Amino acid sequence: MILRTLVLVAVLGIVVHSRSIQRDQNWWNHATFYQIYPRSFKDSNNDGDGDLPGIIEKLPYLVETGVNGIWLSPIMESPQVDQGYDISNYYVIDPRFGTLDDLKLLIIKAHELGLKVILDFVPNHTSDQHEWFKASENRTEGYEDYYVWRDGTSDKPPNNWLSLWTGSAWQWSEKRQQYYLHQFSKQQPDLNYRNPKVHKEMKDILKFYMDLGIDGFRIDAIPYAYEDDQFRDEPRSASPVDPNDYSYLEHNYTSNLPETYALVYEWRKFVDDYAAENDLDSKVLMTEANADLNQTMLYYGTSDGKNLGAHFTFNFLMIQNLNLNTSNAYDIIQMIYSWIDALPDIYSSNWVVCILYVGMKQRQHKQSLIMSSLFQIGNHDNRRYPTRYGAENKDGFLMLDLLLPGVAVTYNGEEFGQEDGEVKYEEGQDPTARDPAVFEQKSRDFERTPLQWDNTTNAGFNEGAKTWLPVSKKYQELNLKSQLDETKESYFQNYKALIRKRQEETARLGSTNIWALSNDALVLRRSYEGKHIAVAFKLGWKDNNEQETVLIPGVSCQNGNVAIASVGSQYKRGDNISLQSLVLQPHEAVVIDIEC
Ligand SMILES: *[C@@H]1O[C@H](CO)[C@@H](O)[C@H](O)[C@H]1NC(C)=O
Ligand SMILES: *[C@@H]1O[C@H](CO)[C@@H](O)[C@H](O)[C@H]1NC(C)=O
Ligand SMILES: *[C@@H]1O[C@H](CO)[C@@H](O)[C@H](O)[C@H]1NC(C)=O
Ligand SMILES: *[C@@H]1O[C@H](CO)[C@@H](O)[C@H](O)[C@H]1NC(C)=O
Ligand SMILES: *[C@@H]1O[C@H](CO)[C@@H](O)[C@H](O)[C@H]1NC(C)=O
Ligand SMILES: *[C@@H]1O[C@H](CO)[C@@H](O)[C@H](O)[C@H]1NC(C)=O
Ligand SMILES: CC(=O)N[C@H]1CO[C@H](CO)[C@@H](O)[C@@H]1O
Ligand SMILES: [Ca+2]
Ligand SMILES: [Ca+2]
Repeated sequence: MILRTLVLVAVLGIVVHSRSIQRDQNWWNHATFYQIYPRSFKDSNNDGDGDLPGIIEKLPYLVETGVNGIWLSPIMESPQVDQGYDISNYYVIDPRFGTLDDLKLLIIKAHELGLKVILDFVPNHTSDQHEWFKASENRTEGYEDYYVWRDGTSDKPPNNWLSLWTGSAWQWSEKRQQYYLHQFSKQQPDLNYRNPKVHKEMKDILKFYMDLGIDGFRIDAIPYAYEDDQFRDEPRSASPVDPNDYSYLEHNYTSNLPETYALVYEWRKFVDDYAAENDLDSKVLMTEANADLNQTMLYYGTSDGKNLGAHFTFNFLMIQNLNLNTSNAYDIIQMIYSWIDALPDIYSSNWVVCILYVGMKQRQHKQSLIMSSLFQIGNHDNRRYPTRYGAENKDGFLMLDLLLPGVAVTYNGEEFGQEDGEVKYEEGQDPTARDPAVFEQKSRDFERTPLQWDNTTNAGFNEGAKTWLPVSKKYQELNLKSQLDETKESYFQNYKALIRKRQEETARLGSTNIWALSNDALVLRRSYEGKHIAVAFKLGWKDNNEQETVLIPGVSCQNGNVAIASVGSQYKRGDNISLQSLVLQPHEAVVIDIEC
């Protein structure tokens, strides 16, 4: 009885306390999120697959990195045809990852440590093994219109729409004698958002996880939520490719429809209302937006300010448009500049002036603090960034990634420079690349190999059981543990230093200037009240093998101090260096503190 009373008092104490503290509506504003690919992160029970207890075990490590929150790639029940992006039950955790109790414990522990937890939410489609789909295919009353069904004959689909994964987006159902739509694989039937019941189901799911304490959602594949209600054929694109390839058509009837933006606004209102009613920190929504910039901006909301959308959208420009072989410093600048140009006016109180220099041409732009995750440099769908931009450029890109304004997202392993793994065709798991002819080019397995924790068996991912994808052979040299020594220079020490730097006022609130000094060198400068943080980076791309002398434009003082230097740099932390003629070797990058 006494114990009970004590517990009750303790619980009430917490409630009273939580009522009296100021809720933080902007916690996500400058946050750094860490994307965990659960199956490859840490396998706690040695069955070959990473799991939730493995993540719990590593939470203290994540706190040490300095990140504010974690985003978990899908963990809900799934036949794993698309590694969890095909959900068969939204209310159950996939057994390979653990149980709902594991998730609850993870949330409690993460919150104790000050980490937010974001879940991947996959609303465009379910697995074909979901009960809703079985019922819908069966025309069970109430479920008939949960998916997008159309008439056709078994040899002639309803229209020319293509799946992102090649071939027709329509699959014939013998049982229902109709076609269903699948914008991804045929095991991922698209839900029908023209049915209000589907809206209700999705809100119930969001509420279920918010009740568990989840801090927000990363909404997968949102551009494909709605399709044209007249089912019109899509027009031919300009690129002369295989008629089965998604890029053969323009997709203005199957992606980024006005109704899709409205859906995001509806969910934003739903999570905002939930946080307000329950007196909680804001719940965030992140959307994926594989769209042109004007369309992407609509995911943030409407320019009249009447609708709020996602807190931030993922921008894949950096990942998709930069190529070691063909891009240069001007391309990087142009990319940042096109993004900033398109930013909406809706968060106008946050706006500060940003000036970009393309060569010597100066353009003035506004810049919003919500221009988030601009430089997300990798994820589970693209080759790891050291592979894309050159392993020698790891530090320079990380410096840009983390010192540009807004939110940043680190894909697990990036913090210590993990590179692509080696996966043979026979070992591959990605369903989009089960064809030897396209495996090397298309497979997403290379960036999904287990995390390299240390130099023990299976890189410390587990205790020796065969892993779902092979552990990279590079783990003996390239692993986290070898970089933990704070007295030795390493990518991980630089990562931690960058995360700390991000939290300084200059990085949070400062204006942003970026210059391409030549086609191989660039400078980023953040400035706030007489203090500056500058990044000077010599890419060393292609045959630019000469050292280069650079300057930090627009500062009145002559010298600054090195805060962070790339691994192997001639400069060391604390060095007093010239801002007028700073010599950089190819691939060398430095972060400089300047006060004047
Ligand atoms: C299929 O439909 C029949 C008849 O309406 C019903 O009895 C049965 O339960 C349904 N099966 C499923 C899996 O919904
Ligand atoms: C889609 O594109 C075609 C051809 O470019 C155009 O005629 C049509 O108006 C567009 N439809 C929509 C809904 O944007
Ligand atoms: C975006 O909209 C602006 C203004 O309406 C237009 O000038 C620009 O061409 C559009 N850009 C794209 C990529 O559609
Ligand atoms: C870059 O060029 C090298 C050598 O010319 C080639 O092997 C590689 O495939 C190219 N990479 C890309 C991403 O185009
Ligand atoms: C493994 O790493 C530790 C330091 O983390 C080092 O002392 C040891 O020599 C390494 N072993 C091998 C086999 O490389
Ligand atoms: C750097 O050294 C110069 C002299 O070489 C000195 O005047 C200046 O104050 C130093 N600057 C910093 C930031 O330490
Ligand atoms: C970046 C990302 O999350 N991509 C996912 C988009 O959605 C498809 C289908 O759900 C997945 O296969 C991708 O991994
Ligand atoms: Ca496991
Ligand atoms: Ca859809």
